[in-house]
Parts: sequence; C-alpha cells; structure tokens
Amino acid sequence: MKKQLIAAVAVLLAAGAVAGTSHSRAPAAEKATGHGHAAGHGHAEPDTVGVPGEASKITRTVDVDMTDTMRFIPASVTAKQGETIRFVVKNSGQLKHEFVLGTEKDLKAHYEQMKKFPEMEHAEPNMVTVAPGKTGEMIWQFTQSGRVDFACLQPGHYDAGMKGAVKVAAAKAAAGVVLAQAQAQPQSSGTPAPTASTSVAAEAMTEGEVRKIDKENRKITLKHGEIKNLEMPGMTMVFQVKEAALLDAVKQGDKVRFKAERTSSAIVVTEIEPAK
Ligand SMILES: [Cu+2]
Repeated sequence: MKKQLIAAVAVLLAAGAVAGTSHSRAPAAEKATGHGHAAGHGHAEPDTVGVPGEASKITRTVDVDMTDTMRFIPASVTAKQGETIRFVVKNSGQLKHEFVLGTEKDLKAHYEQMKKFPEMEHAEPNMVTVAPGKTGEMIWQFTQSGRVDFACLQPGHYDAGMKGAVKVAAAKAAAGVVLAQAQAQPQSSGTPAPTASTSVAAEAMTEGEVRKIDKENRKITLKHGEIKNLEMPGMTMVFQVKEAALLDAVKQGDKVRFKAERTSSAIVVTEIEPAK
C-alpha cells in the first residue's frame, strides 16, 4: 500500500501539477479517520477507499464502459477527496462483467475467492455486477486522498487486465491529475497467505453482523469474519439459510455467531445466534 502511495505521489509530482501543496497530503492518505476499532482481520476497512454515497450528494456522474476485450473505458478516473460520484457502468459485451472498487490487495483477495466460490453472491456496496447489454449504477464517496483501484473480478477477467484506478486528489490540492498507469509494477504482495484449516476449526462458529434479512427468500446478508471451515476470508455476502426459523432468532444490526456450509449451489447458514 505504501509503495502504491509513493508511486501515486511520484506520478503527481512528475506531472508537476501540485507543486508547493504536496507537503500536507501524504499523511492524510495513509490513515483512515473516524475508525476506532482495530479488528483482527487483515481486511482494509471500507472507509480507506471511501464509503457508499448518498444520492443527494452526487456531484458528478462518470460513465464507465465494460467490454469483452477485458477493459474498462476509461481505466483512469480522477476525483476530489470528499466527492460523491455516480458511476454509470455499462456492459457493452456479451459476458457478465462487474465494477468493484477497492485496494489492490483486497481486489486480489476477492478475485481468488470468486474463482474458488463461483456460486457466491456478494452484497458489498462497493460493487455493481452488470449483465450483458445492461447498465448498472453505483454511488460512491471518496473520503480519502490517494488511489482507489477498481477491477472486474469475474474469473479470468482480472488476470486479463480488466482493471483501473481512481486517483483521489486531497481536498485542498488542485484536482485534475490523471493517474498514469502507476500499476506498471505488478505487486506480488497482495495474495494472502493461505490459512491451514484444521478439523478443530471446522467446528468453530464464525462471527458476523447482520446487514439484512430477507425472510421471503430465506436469505441473510452477513458481514462476517473468516469462515475457517470454508477457508473464506471476511467479507459481506448473502447466505441462504437452512430453515426460515433461523431468521427469527436475529435481527438487522445484531452481532452474531453462525455456522455456514457449502452445498452444490449455495453457501448456507445452518446455525445462527446473537453474540453476547
Ligand atoms: Cu469482466
């Protein structure tokens, strides 16, 4: 991450656009503010790349085209810190594509999970999946200056180069600097070390937080920690539940402990209880 920041700053300096104002910017890009808890999972907190935006605060619309040549057009977007952008994401291809914002590290980890769990249904606010010929939307506020990557995590697409970046200028700095392909150095540090699963771990409950309950479809959206028995890192996703009654024990916002299993077509919560 630090390397990327340095690279981004280097690009800015090389572009010569912000001479004289750069001294106050680097520190701001390094730390997310307003986040007191230091959770033990190795996942960047969402607000390091920004937060889901509110429609009433949109300042600009950015059109992004996704193609079967595995490219985003444009692949470079600029933003100002604090700005709320509506991304209108069009899929001009004949394959499913998606636009996912994140740090490069998180995108890579997520991509590995997509390859491993193709049936997985994500519910992250930082992504939009778009069917061929359709257009999707995502509203995002960029709260931190620096670089926010984006990618298509459909199997094979990221590897084929379907990625780009948003360069977020610090609030006080002059905007409008396009981040050139600072991704010239492919980073190899992004892959998380595989965690060994043990038979003991398989019995463990996973911690999570209820984001949404959909009784009609017997689904629950959980922001969860690592699911050891599935070797799945923490993320937010939609689970099926084994029995509808399981959904009566918890409500939106609850901290919970749960067990999940993988069936041939879905990932299913088999037990869930409020955490005390
Ligand atoms: Cu794609």
